[in-house]
Amino acid sequence: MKLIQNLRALSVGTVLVGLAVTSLAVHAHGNEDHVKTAAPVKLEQKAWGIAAEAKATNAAPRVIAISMTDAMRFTPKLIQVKLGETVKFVIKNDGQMLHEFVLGTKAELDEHAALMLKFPGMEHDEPYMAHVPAGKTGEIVWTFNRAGDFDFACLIAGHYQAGMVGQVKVSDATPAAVAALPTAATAATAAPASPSVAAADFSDGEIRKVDKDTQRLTIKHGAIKNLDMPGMTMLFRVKDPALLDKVKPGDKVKFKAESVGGAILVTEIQVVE
Ligand SMILES: [Cu+2]
Repeated sequence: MKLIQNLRALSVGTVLVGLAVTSLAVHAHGNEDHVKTAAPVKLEQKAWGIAAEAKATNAAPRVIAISMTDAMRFTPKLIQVKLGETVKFVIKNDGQMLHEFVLGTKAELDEHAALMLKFPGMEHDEPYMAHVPAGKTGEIVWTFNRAGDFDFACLIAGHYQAGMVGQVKVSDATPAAVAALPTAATAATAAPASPSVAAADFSDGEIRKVDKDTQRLTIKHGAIKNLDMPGMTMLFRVKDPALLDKVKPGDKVKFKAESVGGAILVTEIQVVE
């Protein structure tokens, strides 16, 4: 989670920015007032669990400290969790380079790792990942409400391939915990696929965050066909800073994304409604 960015965004008054992620990040630091003014968090069920609800976050989740190093290793690399358990991962980067911690299924991580090789400048922003600069600590609070064997990995180009991966085993040993699963969670809804007449190179998305300091847009997007990229939530640089003034969080948009030197740029964007 882009915690620092989010907090800075709040402090300069751009509230309603980065709704889901901001709320979780702020909650992790116990700042209740901001959370109450934020829009409801849309929790997306994934095969490997779901972002912890605010209530669960306050109920003192189990804390698991993880270290990441430039030897391309996580410590510990095997984590055992009970079905239904909420875990707060406190992820320390003990190396000199940027690392990240991304939870997922092996299939999904493989797919993302391949995209990261193709687009080394790609930046994701999802509640199940933390990008942690050297010497810093990131946090994720996650509810494991699906049993199975999952992975966590650093998907920075080259790191995953060097073996920077670990396992989470979620065991179905406590039926009682199942009853406590979050039920209010919104089912997964990708950005709507468009049957419209828009040009093939335009993709559908919803603006999550507008960061004028770093000149980036966070967009939950559908498939970007011209880049052969599946739907996800990503940070995009913009070709022209003026594009940042055309949109606000919550806007449904059509946008054109192009790969320029490994970075993905939004070159055109328009609000649809
Ligand atoms: Cu790494």
